[in-house]
Amino acid sequence: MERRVPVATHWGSFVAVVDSGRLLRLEPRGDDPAPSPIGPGMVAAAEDAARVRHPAVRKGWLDGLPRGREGARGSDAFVEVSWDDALSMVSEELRRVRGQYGDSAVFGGSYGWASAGVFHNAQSQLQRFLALGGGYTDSRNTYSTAALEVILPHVIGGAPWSYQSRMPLWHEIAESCEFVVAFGGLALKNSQINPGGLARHRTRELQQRCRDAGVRFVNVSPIRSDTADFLDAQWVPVVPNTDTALMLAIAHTMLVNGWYDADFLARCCEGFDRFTSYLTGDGDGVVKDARWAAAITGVERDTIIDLSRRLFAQRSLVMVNYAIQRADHGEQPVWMSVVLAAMAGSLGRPGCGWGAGYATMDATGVAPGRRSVVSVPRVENPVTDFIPVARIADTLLEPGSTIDYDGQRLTLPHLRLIYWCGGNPFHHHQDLHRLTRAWQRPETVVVHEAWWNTTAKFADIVLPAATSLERDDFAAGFCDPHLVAMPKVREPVGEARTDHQIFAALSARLGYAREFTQGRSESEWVRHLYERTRADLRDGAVLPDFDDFWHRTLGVELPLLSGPFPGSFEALRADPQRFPLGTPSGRIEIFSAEIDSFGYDDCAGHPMWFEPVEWLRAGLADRYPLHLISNQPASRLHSQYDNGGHSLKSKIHGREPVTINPQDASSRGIESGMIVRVFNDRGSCLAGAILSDAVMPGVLQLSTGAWWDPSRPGRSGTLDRHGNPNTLTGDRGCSRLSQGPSAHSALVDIEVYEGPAETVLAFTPPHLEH
Ligand SMILES: Nc1nc2c(c(=O)[nH]1)N[C@H]1C(S)=C(S)[C@@H](COP(=O)(O)OP(=O)(O)OC[C@H]3O[C@@H](n4cnc5c(=O)[nH]c(N)nc54)[C@H](O)[C@@H]3O)O[C@H]1N2
Ligand SMILES: Nc1nc2c(c(=O)[nH]1)N[C@H]1C(S)=C(S)[C@@H](COP(=O)(O)OP(=O)(O)OC[C@H]3O[C@@H](n4cnc5c(=O)[nH]c(N)nc54)[C@H](O)[C@@H]3O)O[C@H]1N2
Ligand SMILES: [Mo]
Repeated sequence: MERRVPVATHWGSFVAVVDSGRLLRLEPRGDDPAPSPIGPGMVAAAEDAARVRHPAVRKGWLDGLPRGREGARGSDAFVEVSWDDALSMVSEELRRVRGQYGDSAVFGGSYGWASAGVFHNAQSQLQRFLALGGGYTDSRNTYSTAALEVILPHVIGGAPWSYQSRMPLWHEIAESCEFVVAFGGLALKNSQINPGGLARHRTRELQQRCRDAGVRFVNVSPIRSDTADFLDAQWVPVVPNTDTALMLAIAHTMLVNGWYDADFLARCCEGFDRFTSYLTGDGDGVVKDARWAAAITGVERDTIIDLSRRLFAQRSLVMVNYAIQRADHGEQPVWMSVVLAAMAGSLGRPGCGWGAGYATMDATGVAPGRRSVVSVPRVENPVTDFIPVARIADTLLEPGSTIDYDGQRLTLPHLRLIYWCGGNPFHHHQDLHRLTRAWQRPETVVVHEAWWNTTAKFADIVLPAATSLERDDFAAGFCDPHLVAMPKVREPVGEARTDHQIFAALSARLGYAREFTQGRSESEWVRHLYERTRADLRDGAVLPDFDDFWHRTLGVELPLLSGPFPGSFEALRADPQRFPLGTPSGRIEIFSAEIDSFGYDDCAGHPMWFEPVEWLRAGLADRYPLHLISNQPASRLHSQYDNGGHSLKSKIHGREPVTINPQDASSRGIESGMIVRVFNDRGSCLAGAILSDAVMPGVLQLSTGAWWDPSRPGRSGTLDRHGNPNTLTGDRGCSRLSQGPSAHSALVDIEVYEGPAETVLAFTPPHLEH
């Protein structure tokens, strides 16, 4: 008998069709106007050969070889062990490391997206478990937006993510805006995703509504397809990582033509005069005019002047995506985009002004927020040490050294035990060969994974995790009003257990089971979190009781929040004295005395043009003349379900597709469908070529997330057979301010691959002994 069970994922809600415990297919729910094809492809991966079916321990680790020195992590065989033995090893190792080195030697930053689900949130479960056990070194900020998260509070005040509720929504843009300049574009492929889930994908129809209302869009990006065809956007191809120069020239053009809102700048902004002397070259003798920027950005002078004029003359909106700040000096374009909106006089006007991250997830610009949902209670971490999230390899390689971070001086801790649950650092981190070297240093690496992906292969103890289809939960996506029940679709594969079950069992061995579980079973927790959310509702909002909710395939709705929100630009414009921003001056900081006081050579008191370490006009471009854009994949979420049907279909001869402009291809003899090798001094990977003039000359596009497949795993520098761009990216902080990842600043070259046939083994488990 077929059963239909609701399923919630970061890429949308579906209905699973199950027969006698077997998952037959995933169907979109009927009310989603743009369901993601990633969902149906999950079936292929649910019980494939790559599943981790039993607890497993790396052979060298088990044999007690000198830990942290033998260098076999990533290439060793594994031995399957019983749950009992695995749990004993993990709990004893935690006890040993804490006793010998202190609690900060345990790294629990565990960055990663894991799966949708309020209760089974992998990072919350891990961090609750580690905090109760004495604490752990944490990580701060995200790979998504580290530079933005650190710079924005200095510039516009408020919490790092508060901009989400302070920027115009799509429907307001449609109603009131005429002209949108989108730095980095508005890639619809990215709005398949929403953290924590979503019921209905809205971004496409809302963009369409803007277009129908006559809003004109400009796509400033190296890739034309970063805006949907129906938007009919003006494409302004820009040399990657030069947006700040372009924005400075727009500001200069506005300044010299008097196309700026002097009143708003005087009343609501701090330090415009300091900034204009930089624009006019008072200090450095360089006038940041359109001619100057044309030579840097490749954007014609007339185009720059035209953009400047329209930004001021029309009701306008300046947008930045996230990718442009995942680069050397990534703070600058974000800061500068706010300055442009302030000059244009559009900040605080309906549907106009400034915003970030439109279309990077479905919620952005769709809703400003919703009533909060009660989640697993956080336990305060007794350890206060942290690292900026993308400085993990630095920390492992150089413990005890110091780095700058947002005005602080941090000493990198000595990590002895890494505990990862719900993330894939061997996909997400830059310069994976450097990470390979760093990863040999800790004494023990514990990973919970559902599949033998690269991070699992690089662990010492791998505990098989149940997937989101194999447990009860409910979903509440970011800014999405829907709560969706997630009853278990099928039993866990093999001996897999949920993260919570694993931590509950470990807590029992370590003597704090009661504190960890609070005496509740998993199903009691799920019911409890829902019922607490329901009980906390105010203002007449109601939710059905849990038993009713649990049987509703389409979920239930929580009220969305409506403004005004703290830090609103509308209020600031109306009365900056009464409604100051949370910055030191209470105004928008075009000049920040605080950042200036840090004395950084790579992030000064106002936005500036700094040459990226790697870009098309760098000396290195003589050897590596192509700029690599490693953007988000259309066919999956990061590395998740790379083994799913939808992602597998996108591969070329089993490799990740790389898109190249026909000009660059023909000079290298590359044709569509060929296997190519992409390389630089950091490494090389194979990929399958696609030729397209949607990618500007000088640029290569290779999405993230192909499971990394080094031909001699554990050995630095070997060829990645599958096509993970982090083989090639550099592991440098954006600047001393944010220390964010700078993945989008990498030069490479490409050639037809003529080496020996290399079988992709990314989806093949390591050698397993019983
Ligand atoms: N070059 C380059 N690199 C990048 C980026 C880029 O633009 N360019 N983008 C960066 C960005 S923005 C991000 S957010 C990161 C993403 O990096 P990650 O968030 O680390 O990537 P995911 O593939 O989502 O990894 C999630 C992992 O958790 C596992 N998992 C899922 N659910 C569960 C669960 O319930 N329990 C457990 N134990 N495991 C689970 C999945 O199998 C998967 O291996 O990548 C970053 N890396
Ligand atoms: N399908 C899908 N959607 C996703 C994700 C996914 O993995 N898959 N990941 C989600 C996550 S975690 C995040 S953080 C967001 C990320 O959202 P973003 O970071 O905004 O997305 P990307 O796809 O990395 O980049 C979008 C475009 O930015 C352009 N770009 C890159 N560098 C530059 C530059 O220097 N200048 C300019 N002007 N443009 C540049 C590239 O052409 C690229 O296609 O996406 C989310 N959405
Ligand atoms: Mo992200």
